[in-house]
Amino acid sequence: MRKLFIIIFVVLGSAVFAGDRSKEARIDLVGFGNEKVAMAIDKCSAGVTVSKASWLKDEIDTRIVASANLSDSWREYTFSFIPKKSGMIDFNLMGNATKKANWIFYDNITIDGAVLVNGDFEDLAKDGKPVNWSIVNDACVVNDSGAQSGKAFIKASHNNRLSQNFKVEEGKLVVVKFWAKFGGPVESK
Ligand SMILES: [Ca+2]
Repeated sequence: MRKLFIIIFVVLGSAVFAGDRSKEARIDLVGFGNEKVAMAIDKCSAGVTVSKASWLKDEIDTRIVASANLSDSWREYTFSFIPKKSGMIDFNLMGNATKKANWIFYDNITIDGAVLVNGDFEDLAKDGKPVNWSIVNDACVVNDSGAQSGKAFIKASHNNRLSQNFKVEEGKLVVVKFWAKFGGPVESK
């Protein structure tokens, strides 16, 4: 009987955990311009799911969404895709749109098959913003001893994003590696 209770608790517990998408990293890759780049999803590491943007209907292949279940410590995640034509991709570091917004911490992002600049967030402008990244709202650099690599990392959420554009080539595999961890609740203003 006791065993049965333990099994029920484990099953319920994992169901609750699976339902909490506020603790997930979310990276959106968006083909843009007149002729949007469509992408074919290739592989992903354990804990990562990559899906097409079902809400875009006719352009479903022009945005892919990579999600990863995070823990309270830094872990490396990876996924890959193949561009169906040459062009530009907008790379967005964010979180999910959930009732309770959480910060997602990112650091040490590297890309094979395309050029991502300042993926370690160590190169900062005079105003403290990371060079070569566009910032939406309150996404920002955290400069303390908690970085996974170097001295700086960034925090982002669904409404507080960082983005960067890069070029991709038709048929050339792009592999994205990133480190992330759960960063706690977004403070309400
Ligand atoms: Ca760093």
